Amino acid sequence: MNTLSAQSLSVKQNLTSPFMSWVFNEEGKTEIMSCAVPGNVHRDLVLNKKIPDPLIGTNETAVQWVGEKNWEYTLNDFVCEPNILLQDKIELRLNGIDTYAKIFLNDIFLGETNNAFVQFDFNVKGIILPKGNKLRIIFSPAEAYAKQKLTERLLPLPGDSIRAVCRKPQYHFGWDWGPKLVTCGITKNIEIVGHTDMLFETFGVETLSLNEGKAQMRAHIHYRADKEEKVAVAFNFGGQIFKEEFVSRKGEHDFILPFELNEPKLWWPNEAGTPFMYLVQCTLQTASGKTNTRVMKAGVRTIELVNQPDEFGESFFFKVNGKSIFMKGANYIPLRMLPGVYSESEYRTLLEKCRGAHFNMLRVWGGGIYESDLFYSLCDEMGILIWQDFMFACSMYPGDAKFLESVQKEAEQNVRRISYHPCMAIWCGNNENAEAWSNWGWKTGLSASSVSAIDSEYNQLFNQLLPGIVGHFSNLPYWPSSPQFGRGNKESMDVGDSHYWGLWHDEQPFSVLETKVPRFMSEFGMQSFPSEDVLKLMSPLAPFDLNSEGIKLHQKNARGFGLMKQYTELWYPEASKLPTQEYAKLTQEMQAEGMCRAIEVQRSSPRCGGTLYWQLNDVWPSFSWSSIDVLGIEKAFHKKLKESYAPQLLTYKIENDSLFIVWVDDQYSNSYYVNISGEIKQLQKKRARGIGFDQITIPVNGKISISEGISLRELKGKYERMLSLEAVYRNISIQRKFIIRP
Ligand code: BMA
Repeated sequence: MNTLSAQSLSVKQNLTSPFMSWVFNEEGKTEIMSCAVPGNVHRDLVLNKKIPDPLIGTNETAVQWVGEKNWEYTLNDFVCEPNILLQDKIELRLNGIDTYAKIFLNDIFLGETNNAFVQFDFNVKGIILPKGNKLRIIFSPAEAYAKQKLTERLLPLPGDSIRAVCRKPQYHFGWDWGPKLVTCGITKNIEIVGHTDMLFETFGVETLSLNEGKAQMRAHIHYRADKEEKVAVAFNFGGQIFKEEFVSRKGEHDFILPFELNEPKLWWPNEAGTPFMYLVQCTLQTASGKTNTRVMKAGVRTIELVNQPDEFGESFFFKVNGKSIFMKGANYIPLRMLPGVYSESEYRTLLEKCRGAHFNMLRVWGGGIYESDLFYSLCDEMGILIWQDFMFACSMYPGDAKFLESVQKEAEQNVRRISYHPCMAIWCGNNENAEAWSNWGWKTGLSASSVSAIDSEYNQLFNQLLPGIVGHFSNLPYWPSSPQFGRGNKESMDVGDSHYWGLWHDEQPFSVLETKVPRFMSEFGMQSFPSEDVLKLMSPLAPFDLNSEGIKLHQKNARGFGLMKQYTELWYPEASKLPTQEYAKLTQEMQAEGMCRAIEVQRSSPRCGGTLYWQLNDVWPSFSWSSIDVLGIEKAFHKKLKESYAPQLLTYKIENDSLFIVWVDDQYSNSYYVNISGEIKQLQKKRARGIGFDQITIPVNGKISISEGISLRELKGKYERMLSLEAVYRNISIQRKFIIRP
């Protein structure tokens, strides 16, 4: 096959490169301003000095009007490349439009967009000219759309109905860690795509099984064809060559090509092995001699979610390449508050901090966005598995035909785009919708028929449509809702994943987490202050005055300050009376100590398959549950995770007045011994009374090893104890100190 001389199946032109001079204006107003596309209207208004930075001080309040206006974005006088004009089909491809917009090319109305998570294609053959083209995109406000939509709905919509009817990032409407900025904009690239006969859209591979030095694989070739024609596929998978032929079908289809790899090098999550990636090249050639080639990286790995009845209830853990792996990570919210295209270094900086703290999983939370290809590629490279929610959170959602049709498109496109990354571990229907519907009192006052109609809307979306699409395009597990059962339900500790908000929202002490260990902790968290530099962004003139308007505006959890004080002062009495900078540090110490202890308990328990704390990052200067603040500064919690998430963990548990030393080894493969010595002291006023204990040897013959109990009767009482431990194994020594609180 001579790809050089052959004609290409398709050609593309980018209309959003930095060299394209987009302009924008408020619809109906004459002032035309320059803008940065892709991006969002808030950033463009800041660049033009029309509004202050919405993330600073009290500016959030001052910029609310932006979300209520119509905004018009225009690209004037652009050429269309000649080789595109030669093609039979020419389309305008909008990869991301947030959200409600009317599209005009050369003053001809092409259509509307209504889903920020969908790529829209409009036929422009016969409309696009060789030069002098004008593309106009007119945005209308999302909230006005929502209000209108809700008047048409016959059923109630429990939860946050305004945002729920908008297929737009849900956190733009405000969250308990972020502002309300109902922005709009061109958030991804716009292209002109020309093609004749066939368009080779995407190519992905997945691993079906591994056995005896072979991997059973499946390639997905996603195409659109205008005619039936013989197509030759050739692909090179790291040096192993596969060839096949098929006949294209008219319309949009996937050709699925099973193949077998010999002696594959496997992809492993961080610290379980190397996340090895193959270079793969795939070429299509039609009978008429047109070709297209795609080059990508792919990994070979199997993934399995194991839900099996066991002595505790039903298991919830992941196996990668047949090996069970404890998941260590966090919940990820979007990288930034405002949408746009973010650079590799911005993503990399955050993900390196995850890898640096021994993460092997992130949950992309359902109130945010489906991330960029770049994000998933970096996770592939770093061995960070992804728990991917569909973008639905904490509400009930409509079930009318139009809504479902839009969600179907959204799910098909994103499942195809994301699933073939080896980092992908699971698709999950939504965040807390099921828990909210059954536990948050949303059924009160509704008629039995409304409840059953809303039930059936829920089932249609999360138990039929979404699992159907995941199952059709991939072999990844699907989980309808995180968590499976709400807190308070007995099953929530024994079956499924769990969001344990007894800590924080229900005001329970950290000590409950000594025994409340679910099968998989997919959320739990504790707020703390961010760095001083972030406080200065919240309230530039009075960063340490907790009563300043700026500071108060950046705490979005109504009970946030009170609860932080309550938890901090339990361990550091009167901490809140200290100067703010000192108090801030103590909130971080409290978060670090409490959260890390709970994580160590979860890692020590045979019940638990993983832990993802709430939340990794911030979208703005925030008082929140994050371990890294909006400036990328690690809180004490994130620093301490480096110890608590380390592959080899030395920790303890206390049961019936006995101390047990616990040794956890995530990388366990062969039996060995670990020698531990230590001392425990009662810290009582100036007098410290302690017992030392001589070396004990724990035979390590599994991931979790526990010593014989050491009796602690002498140390009973209401005093704090300091436990110092040293473990020596394979010539490595680990030393740790713990404060054990009464
Ligand atoms: C979790 C998340 C978010 C929220 C957090 C803290 O359940 O799903 O909805 O920000 O609680 O309240």
